[in-house]
Amino acid sequence: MRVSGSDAVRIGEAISRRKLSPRQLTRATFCDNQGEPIDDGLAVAFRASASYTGEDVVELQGHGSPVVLSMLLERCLELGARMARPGEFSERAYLNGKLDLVQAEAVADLIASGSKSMARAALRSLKGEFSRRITKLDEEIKAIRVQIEASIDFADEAEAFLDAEGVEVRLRALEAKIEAVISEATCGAALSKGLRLVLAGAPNVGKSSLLNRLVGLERAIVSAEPGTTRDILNEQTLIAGQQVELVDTAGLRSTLSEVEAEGVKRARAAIAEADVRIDLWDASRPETRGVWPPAEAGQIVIEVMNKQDLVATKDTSCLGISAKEGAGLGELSREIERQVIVAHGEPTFLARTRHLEALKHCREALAMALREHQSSNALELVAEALREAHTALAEIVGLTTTEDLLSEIFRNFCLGK
Ligand SMILES: Nc1nc2c(ncn2[C@@H]2O[C@H](COP(=O)(O)OP(=O)(O)OP(=O)(O)O)[C@@H](O)[C@H]2O)c(=O)[nH]1
Ligand SMILES: [Mg+2]
Repeated sequence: MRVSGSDAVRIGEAISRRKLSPRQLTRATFCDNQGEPIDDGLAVAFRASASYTGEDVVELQGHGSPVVLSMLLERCLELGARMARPGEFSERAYLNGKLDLVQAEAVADLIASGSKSMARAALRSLKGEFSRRITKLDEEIKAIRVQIEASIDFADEAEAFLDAEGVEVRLRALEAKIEAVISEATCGAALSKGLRLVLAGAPNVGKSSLLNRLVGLERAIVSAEPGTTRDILNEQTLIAGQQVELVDTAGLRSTLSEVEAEGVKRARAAIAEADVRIDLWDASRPETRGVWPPAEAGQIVIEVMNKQDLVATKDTSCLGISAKEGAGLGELSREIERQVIVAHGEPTFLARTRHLEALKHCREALAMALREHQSSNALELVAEALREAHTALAEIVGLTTTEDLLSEIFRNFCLGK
């Protein structure tokens, strides 16, 4: 249990009935207001200058039963504390200048990360790598602004301040750098959502059998009768260290059955929305190959031949597996991992949509500055566009924010962080 605020140490000492020295674990019996023991544990205090929130913090470590914890919580409330809102510790850390906004968001992303590469990317953001990139770009914008605004203020000596060609070169270089950050941040944004992997193919090729294999349990009905699956089936699983939503669909064919036709319609919709598609066919029935709709832009499509146990000679034109015998599944998972990394790259940063929008806004403002500079040479307009570019970047790290944005960000944290 974590308590933060100016009274934290008083509360911690009252509960543990011991004096708490900063950054030192103290063995204590936590007691209620009658002096009756609640739990036996460890207490530690942090001074405001060296705590997570930037305020005095006390942490009580007990045995963790929900009953014991609620008694401990009750005691804290009696002593004047109140329940924290979700994300409030991180919000206070931000308000006290311990974290910038990108770092605070990275805390939530690290907790929610669905793969090792996402966790690594979130940690990089938490340690400030993304913020440093943004701050560096902002400093470059500021340097150009200073030069331009100085030459507005001292118009007579403008020549002395302004090297027109130099400004253009620097603006172009900045634009390219923003572009690079956008593309690195975009791949992080795609992965942070988690991947949707859809199994697509003709009836009876083994889609449901493959889903069951990949999740490791008999989730979907499998039968020799074509047209078994009708509803869309979703199952969360981990493939190659990545959180994946696996989707099983009805077999694609034209049919007179109204129910099955609805299933096929839903299958096509799910296939269109997939990040990764596994186009499955049956080795013993070559006619099941090629029933798949064309790929959507940016979609990863992996063609897989199932039931390779039924044919003597292997078709090497695509990956072969046997869902029934469990053969080839390791290769399939490696192929998925390889293609996802080729398509999205290992994300450098786990950028959020909010960051991307601000980066794009900054890029537009820079393009505007460049246009004004080339066409009219009206320095006021160039300066104005640069001011806008700066504001967009400042929003990312939280130098300028609104109440609404803050509550939106911290509301999505879990309790106690
Ligand atoms: N020999 C062999 N049979 C398989 C294999 N995979 C699936 N089957 C069989 O093929 C039949 C159809 O499997 P399903 O998994 O239900 O196929 P489906 O693609 O989900 O079929 P629909 O839901 O009807 O579209 C079942 O009898 C499975 O046992 C395989 O690798 N080898
Ligand atoms: Mg099925």
